[in-house]
Amino acid sequence: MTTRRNFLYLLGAGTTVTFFGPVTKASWAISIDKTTTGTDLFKLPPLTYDYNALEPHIDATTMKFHHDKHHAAYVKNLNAAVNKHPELKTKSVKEMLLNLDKLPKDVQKVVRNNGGGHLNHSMYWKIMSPKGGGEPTGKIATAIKTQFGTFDAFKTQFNEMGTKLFGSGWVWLVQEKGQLKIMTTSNQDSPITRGLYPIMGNDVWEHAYYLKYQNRRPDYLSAWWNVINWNEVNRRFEQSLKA
Ligand code: MN3
Repeated sequence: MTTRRNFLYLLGAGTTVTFFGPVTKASWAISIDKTTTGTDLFKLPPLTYDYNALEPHIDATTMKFHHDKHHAAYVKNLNAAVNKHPELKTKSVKEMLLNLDKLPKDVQKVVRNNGGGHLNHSMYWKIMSPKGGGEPTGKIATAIKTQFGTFDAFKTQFNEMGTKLFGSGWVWLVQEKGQLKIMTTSNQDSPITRGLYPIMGNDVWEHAYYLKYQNRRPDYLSAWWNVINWNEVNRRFEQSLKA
């Protein structure tokens, strides 16, 4: 087997630096949610389906504004914060959200709201799919049954928490010490800040549903299960067990 070490040996020590570039802390800290090209580190992830693909449950106009305007604004504001403090460019969003109090004072709130917004929405688009819905599958199905009794009981509790949340925020399924738990956060706060891994979450800001459902948040919460991508939720559940 050719290991990286052998490969470097074959190249000769002198070529190491020029071939791979200097190995800095930054290059090891790169995570999936950012790139190092251009001045702006954080990018709006493209939707992997059409704006109208989740209809009738989520309408195309809502998807277009939600992704192209709301999420784009979080990315823009987050970039502005890290451009102001370039030392933050070595941090992933998760690292920053885990250490909000260690960030420069003037950007703590900006990163909390916009880093959270970027992370939450990046998850949200992926846990939905035009081919989604139906009963949960895989390991998450078993875990939901164990924790909540039935999928319906889980759904009811999740929707109730989402309905009762006052103002803007998110309803989440998180994993804490092997136990599944439903919780809510206000604004764009991520469970990550509290050390909890978000397995799935629904956006209950009015911008997520108002064009189609107006004040009927419970109807949006119910309809959302028709587009849930259980494959991605399972992937995140497995991640959460490793985290
Ligand atoms: Mn939103």
